[in-house]
Amino acid sequence: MRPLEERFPPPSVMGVVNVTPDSFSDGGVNFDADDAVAAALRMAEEGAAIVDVGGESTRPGSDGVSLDEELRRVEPVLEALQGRVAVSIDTTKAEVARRALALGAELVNDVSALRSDPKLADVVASSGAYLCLMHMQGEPRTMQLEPSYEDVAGEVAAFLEERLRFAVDAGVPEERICLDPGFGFGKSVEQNFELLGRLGEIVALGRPVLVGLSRKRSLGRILGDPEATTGPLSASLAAAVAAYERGATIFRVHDVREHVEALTVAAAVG
Ligand code: 9MG
Repeated sequence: MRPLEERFPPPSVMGVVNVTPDSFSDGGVNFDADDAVAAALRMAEEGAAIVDVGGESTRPGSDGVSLDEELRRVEPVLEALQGRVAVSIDTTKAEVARRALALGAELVNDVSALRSDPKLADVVASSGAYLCLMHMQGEPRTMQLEPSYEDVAGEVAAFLEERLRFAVDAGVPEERICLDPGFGFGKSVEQNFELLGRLGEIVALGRPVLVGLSRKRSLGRILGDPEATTGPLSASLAAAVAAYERGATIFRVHDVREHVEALTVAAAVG
């Protein structure tokens, strides 16, 4: 398998396909499997390098779902996409990852960074899949209640460095791993923007950096709505370009065409 940076050269766009009734920013538009498949195919046409299929919401305040329910949501979508589109599976569960990889997924996007399911590291290591390790303070249900850091960028970098070592020690080759600072996962608006400004400290860990800023509530809040639960496209594009300029290479987004266009222009600038 090619190193992750060759398989996903910068800038690469990852399209979000939430097969959930309650995702924070798309309101469950792809909850129906046929809708999810159609959305994934459209994203690939619009230039997504990969689509991230998930059956468990990670929005602030959300509860987890059972294994059976998560499989019921994602398996028909993965079956329909097999051989047609590059797929990432957004899960913290080893069994969901195992079945998704058997259905052709090539990347496991684990927002818990291998802390939720002790069997997931082995599933990834033995399959040859790519892996995304993301930072989160707390858990989705409670993470936005009182996020607290002395030094947000330093702590996120130290966490990701430790999780990278853990994954490598568990048998996942380093060249298959990317890191994600986890914007919105246990971070206030100010902490998210400080982290974005200091993204170079995450890039300095030496692995490709994936960012998910698209439609996140911090974008709506920085624009003046203290109750915003999402952010607009204009702000998502600005944040993606800011992240690109600071060294991010993979962009997890809802609006693929617009991000491909914005990042193509940013890349042409050099
Ligand atoms: C599943 N999910 C929701 N937001 C995300 C983000 O910012 N990064 C990654 N890797 N996954 C995310």
